[in-house]
Amino acid sequence: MSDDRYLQSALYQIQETPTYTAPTRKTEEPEFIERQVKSVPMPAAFVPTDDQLFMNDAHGRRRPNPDFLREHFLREGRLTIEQALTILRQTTDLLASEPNILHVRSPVTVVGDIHGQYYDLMKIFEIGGDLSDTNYLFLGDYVDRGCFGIECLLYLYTLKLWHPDRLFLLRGNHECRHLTEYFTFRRECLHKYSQPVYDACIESFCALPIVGLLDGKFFCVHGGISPELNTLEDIRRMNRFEEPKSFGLLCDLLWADPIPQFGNEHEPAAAIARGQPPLAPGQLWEHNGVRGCSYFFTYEAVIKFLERNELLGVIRGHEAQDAGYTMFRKTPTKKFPSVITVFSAPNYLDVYHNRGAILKYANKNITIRQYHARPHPYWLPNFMDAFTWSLPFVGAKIIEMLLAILSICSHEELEDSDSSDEPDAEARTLPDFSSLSAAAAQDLAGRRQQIKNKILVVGKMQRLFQLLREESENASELTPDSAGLGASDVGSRIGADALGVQGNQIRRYIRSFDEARKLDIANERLPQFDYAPTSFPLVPVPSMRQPLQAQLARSWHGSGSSTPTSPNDDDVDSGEGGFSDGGMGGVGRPPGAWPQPLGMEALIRRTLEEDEGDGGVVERLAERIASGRKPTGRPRPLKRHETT
Ligand SMILES: [Mn+2]
Repeated sequence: MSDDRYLQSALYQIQETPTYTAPTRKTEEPEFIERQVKSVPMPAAFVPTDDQLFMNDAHGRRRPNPDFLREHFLREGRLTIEQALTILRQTTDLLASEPNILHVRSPVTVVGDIHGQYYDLMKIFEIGGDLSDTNYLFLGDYVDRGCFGIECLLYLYTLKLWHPDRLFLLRGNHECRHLTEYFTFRRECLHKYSQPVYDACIESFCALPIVGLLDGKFFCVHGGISPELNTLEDIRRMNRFEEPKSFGLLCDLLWADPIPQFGNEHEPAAAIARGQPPLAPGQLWEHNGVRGCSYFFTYEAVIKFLERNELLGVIRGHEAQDAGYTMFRKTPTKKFPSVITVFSAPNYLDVYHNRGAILKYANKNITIRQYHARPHPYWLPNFMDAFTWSLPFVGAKIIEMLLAILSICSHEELEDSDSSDEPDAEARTLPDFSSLSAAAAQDLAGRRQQIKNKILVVGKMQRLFQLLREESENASELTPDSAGLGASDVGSRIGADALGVQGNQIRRYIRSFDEARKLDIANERLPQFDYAPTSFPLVPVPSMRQPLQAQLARSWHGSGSSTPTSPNDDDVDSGEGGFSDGGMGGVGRPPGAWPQPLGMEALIRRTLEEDEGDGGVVERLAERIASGRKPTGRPRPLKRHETT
């Protein structure tokens, strides 16, 4: 078929199709207001007025409207700082009036860790039942890890204000200053609200009760029991209004775990599985190596505690469970699970693939309700905005293009600063100078040197942006290299050059609960910031584990009577076990001695200003980033505090 006939045929086809209309360009204005993904509701951009948020209760007190708050938070709405503070202060007063041990009556829904998963919390209330039909007992860990901790907290506090005798909130190990500074909650508060709001949260945490007694039979607590716990009187006498220490009764109640292979822990096979020497006969406690503080309690320890206090069982949260819950070995007399773990954050950290569960206790019957995770809005690591996050990627690309334009000589020629003495090298890149005047030749050589310097600087910038890009990609709490066994398996599946938040990459490659748990195990520890003086906080995108100035200041002031002889005293205890005996605040360097983190612009300027050849800033940045990934930069075990 000739071209002509082909064309005719094509035209004929078009004419014969009357329904065909050629695509026309829209002449109207492009639609910017219409949402592209209509299934996602528009975020609530407004802050409510006091009249919208507050309403009077039966006693004429101004209380936040829970229905309004629930919907407002579902649409990612925020409150004014004053409104948030009002809710926090009202609740703190109420919580402070409660005793250390709460008496909770059935029917009750017991809820384990929430960890900032507000959208799943909404599901919990749907499944758990209406507050008019059931009481609620929450076992703590409302904040950290998930990105909606403040919403969880304000909503739960609002319900507490309306139902003080029906809804009960216990303290978890994350409800303290130390952990919320280390994990996400402090950043979240500062991003969404302010420091005073964060401080008010901490104050409310210190007012949270510790233990719930369910129908006088079940001992409900976040972590577990303690060698310092004989009778419930020990808890009643305890002062809970403080930042928990890294040892002692309060610490154990918030941190302890059942020993691995609980119920069979004395069998030789259990010791092998634990990788620990076998327990001595009659040994009830073992140091909790996973947490770096507190204890593993044995089956026997629980049985003795239950019998001593005429209780049926322990209900606790604190550990992620694949099915959302675990019922441990039954008691010999009452044939009831000695310990039940409930974990209510489904698909924990968006990677665990676990189900969430809540426990319902009614008519002397325990039922478990399991559920899957709900979708939720996405936040970049550290609540970073998309522009900040992508800057290193854009920068790296621009530098790459610049380098391609400038690449007029080989790498060897660049390295060789005396190449002008070698006629051979010259001949390859530049025209013969012999015909030029001496002045012109010198001018040319000078210009050549200029270009060479430019290329070298651009090369340095390339390295800088590469590092920043890597840091952006790696901004995740789960880093393959820092995890223990099995992590390399996951690590090898992630391309070194994968573009994207590594958290996302990791999410894609974690296939099971066990993989996620292995990667995350370091984060289960009582954290310690890395105060090593070699750390160089250059990274403009705040790194997950960078100590905050405020923390440094406090840890320094909290380090007791010792004052530094000079601000640069390197003998400051910043290494292993650098915890002061009094509390969880570490001992650090004086804040003045700590170099301030640089902004992106300052970092680039400093790199440009540096002498050629000296890798200074870039190399230190590389070192800083690398050391952040090494296990040494991760939480370390605490000095063991023996309890008697
Ligand atoms: Mn916990």
